Amino acid sequence: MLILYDGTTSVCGIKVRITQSEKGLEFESRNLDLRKGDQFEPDYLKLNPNAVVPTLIDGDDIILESSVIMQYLEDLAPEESLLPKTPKDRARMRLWLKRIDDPIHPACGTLTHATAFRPIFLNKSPEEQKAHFDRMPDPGRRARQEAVYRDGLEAPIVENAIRLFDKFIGDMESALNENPFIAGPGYSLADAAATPYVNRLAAIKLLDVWADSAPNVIDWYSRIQARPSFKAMVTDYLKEGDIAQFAAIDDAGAEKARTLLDEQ
Ligand SMILES: N[C@@H](CCC(=O)N[C@@H](CS)C(=O)NCC(=O)O)C(=O)O
Repeated sequence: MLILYDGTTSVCGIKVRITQSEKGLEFESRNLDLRKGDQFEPDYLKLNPNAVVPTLIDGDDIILESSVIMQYLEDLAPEESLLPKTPKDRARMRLWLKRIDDPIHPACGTLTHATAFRPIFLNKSPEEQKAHFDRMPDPGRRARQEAVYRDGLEAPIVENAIRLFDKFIGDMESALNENPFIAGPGYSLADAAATPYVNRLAAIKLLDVWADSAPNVIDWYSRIQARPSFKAMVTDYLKEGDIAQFAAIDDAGAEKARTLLDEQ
């Protein structure tokens, strides 16, 4: 049995869960509480020294990095293929995976931590806050989180994150003008990878910013939400605390994004 260490709302975990579901692969999900700091526990660090989820365990093998795991699952069960048919569309798919890994994933972290997770962090004692950062192995991640926990939406990196998403949604819109899915005529790993990021924009109340300019993306997202993998791997995983965290987000982020993008 495959074992996946993930988090209920983790975008990278969702990429992998959706891939497993779309491919009909059985797995056991072990949810880490990332706000509590389970990812820094010594036993978990032995599996994933980067202190992040997801981590896939397949027998004696440990597979890291969400996009690598998705492609590992594809290789494991090629009969339910999520690869586009043509070399050109496969290249497109790989470009989406690469871009989603970087810069979209860190930009998503910036926006999520500035909105959903900041209040939880600010409720910790100064000692707990320091311990959180002291345990974080990646200085880039630490610097981004420190900036948004300190300054919220006013942190300068927030503007860049909004611009990166504006370009990302614009490029998805163009791709969906040509095809029903982002890397071609069929659903692929690229759609599985993009899903949690568009879903996150919706959860932090930002997706509406693009409702008029990106109708194809909104339509794609509705079609994605109607797939059985979405309910099973996204919605059904949410705990009451997750729902409350995201429900508490106000419209400040959307207002900031609208003002910023109107000025362009
Ligand atoms: N490049 C990694 C990034 C993984 C990542 O950033 N995971 C987040 C959840 S989506 C995490 O574990 N965060 C823990 C933290 O911020 O301390 C991958 O794609 O697997």
